[in-house]
Amino acid sequence: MHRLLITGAAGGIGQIMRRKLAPLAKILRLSDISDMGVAAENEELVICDLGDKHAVMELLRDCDAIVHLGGMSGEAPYSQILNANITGSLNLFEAARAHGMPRILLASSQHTVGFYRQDDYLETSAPMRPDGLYGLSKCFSELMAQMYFDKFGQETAIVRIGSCFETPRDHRMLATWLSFDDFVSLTERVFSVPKLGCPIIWGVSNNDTLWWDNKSANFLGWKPKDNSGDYRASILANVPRPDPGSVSALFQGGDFTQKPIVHDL
Ligand code: NAI
Ligand code: 15L
Repeated sequence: MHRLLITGAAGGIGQIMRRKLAPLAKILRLSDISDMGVAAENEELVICDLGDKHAVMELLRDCDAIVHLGGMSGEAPYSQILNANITGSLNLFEAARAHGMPRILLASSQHTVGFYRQDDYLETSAPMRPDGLYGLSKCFSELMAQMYFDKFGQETAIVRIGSCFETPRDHRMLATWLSFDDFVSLTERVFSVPKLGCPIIWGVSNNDTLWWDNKSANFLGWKPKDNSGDYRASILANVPRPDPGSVSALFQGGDFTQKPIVHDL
C-alpha cells in the first residue's frame, strides 16, 4: 500500500508499530498529540488532537489504511475520555467516510467485557460488560464501527486487545497477553484479506490459558505464535499471587472494575 496512518504513534504500542509496520507501506503517516521525535525518510509526522474534527479530516487525506491506536488507554476523567475516545472516534470515522473509506484497524479493549469472571469463556458475540468509562468508550467505538459498516460499508477490524506489552506482567496477563509480533501479524492479515467486513477479534496470543474464543475470526487466517506460558515460571516466582477473593483474581478486567468514575464536566 502507499500510505498507512498510525494514530497514537507516540504511545507504547505505537512506538513499536512505527518500526514493525514500516514494511507494509511506502509511507507511514504517524500521528499523536505528543511529540514523536524526528521523521525518517518514509515518515510523515502530524501532531493532531483526535478531538479536533477539522484536523482529523486533514489527517486522513490520501491514506490507504489506518491503525487507530490513539486515545486515552486507561480509566480517566470523563472530559478526556469524551474528547479522545468518543468524539475522537466519530471524527476518525467521519473523516474516513469523506476520504474513500480506507480500511481501519480499531484498537478496542478487553475492558469492553471486564466484568465477566475469569472462569467465563467468551465468544465475540457475548454481550458487552464494560468495567468503567474507558471500557464504555471502547464499546461506543465498537458500535460506531458496526454502524459505519452497516450504513456505509466502511470495513473495520475491531481488535479487543488484551494486554499488549513486551512480556506479560502479572497473573491476569497470563490469559490476556498479546505479543507485539502477534499484533503485527494480525495487522498484516487485516490489511491483506480480500474481504474484511467488521469482525470483532480478540487481540490475544496463543497463550496456554485463554478466556476468549476467536473462532469467528478464523477467516482471517491469523495464527498467533507467542505464548505467555513461556513467562509463567518467572511470574509465579516474582509477582505476588493476588488474593483469590480480590478483583484481580475474579474479574477479567482486574482492578479496572474498582476504579472510580470521574465525571468532571
Ligand atoms: P498509550 O497510552 O501508550 O498510547 C496512546 C497514545 O494516544 C498516546 O501516545 C497519547 O498521547 C495519544 N493520545 C491520547 N489522547 C489523544 C488525543 N486527544 N489526540 C491524539 N492522540 C492522543 O496506549 P497503548 O498502550 O499504546 O495503547 C494503544 C491503543 O490500544 C489504545 O487505544 C488503547 O486503549 C488500546 N489498548 C491497549 C492495550 C495494551 O495492553 N497496551 C490493551 C487494550 C487496548
Ligand atoms: C487496556 O485496555 C489498557 O490500554 C492497557 O494499558 C492495560 O491496562 C490493559 O488494558 C490491561 O488491562 O491489561
